[in-house]
Amino acid sequence: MTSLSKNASNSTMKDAPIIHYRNPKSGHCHKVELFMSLLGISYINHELDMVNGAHKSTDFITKNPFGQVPVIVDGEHTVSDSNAIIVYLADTYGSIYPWMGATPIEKARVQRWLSVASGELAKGPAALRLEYVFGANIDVASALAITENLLKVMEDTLTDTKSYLATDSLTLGDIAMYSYIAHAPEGGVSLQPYPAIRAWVNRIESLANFIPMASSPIVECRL
Ligand SMILES: N[C@@H](CCC(=O)N[C@@H](CS)C(=O)NCC(=O)O)C(=O)O
Repeated sequence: MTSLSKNASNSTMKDAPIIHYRNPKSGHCHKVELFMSLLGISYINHELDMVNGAHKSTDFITKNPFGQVPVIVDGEHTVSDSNAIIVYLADTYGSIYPWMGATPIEKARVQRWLSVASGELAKGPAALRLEYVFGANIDVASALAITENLLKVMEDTLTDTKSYLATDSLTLGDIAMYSYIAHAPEGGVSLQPYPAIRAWVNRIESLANFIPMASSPIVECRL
């Protein structure tokens, strides 16, 4: 197991824990929680009653005008959007470790996977899971096509690198991609044909301080 914290005393150095507004079934929220756990930061989860529209309340809209989770409040700073949050956390609490890459080309590679996380990952595996877990209406054919292409690119990348997506070590690119890939079977997407992706999932799940996302039922495979 690898220890990734800049220093384990981060949690004790903070005046107050970070407040994490979340939905426990959201992979975007799990991404944030996983990263806070890996860094050893102290935080408190605040569950939003999204079924009753708490994420669209006047109070919550002041925190994120898009009315979406995750949002964190860290003292005077309120940060929304899962990628923005992990970048903020890496810079604030994890800067000794090269979470965003060490060189210009590594930084570019990490940024590329952050873009994939809010592009292909959100429109593919995350959307397919959304349909089953939250009953959302999605364009299934489009989401399946995007997912198939994404998994092929990831499998090829991880077969080449034999480790992580952007560099030889764990970066924000891996954190951004993990939750919705690991839980793709909840959207009817099997990872069985992708041994390099499954090894990468296991690698992340073996990290010190790893915390899992609450699982939802695995549904019949459609890809
Ligand atoms: N780009 C955002 C997307 C966040 C997102 O889609 N959150 C969902 C939960 S997984 C949400 O709050 N949906 C409610 C809505 O859009 O009204 C991020 O990365 O944080």
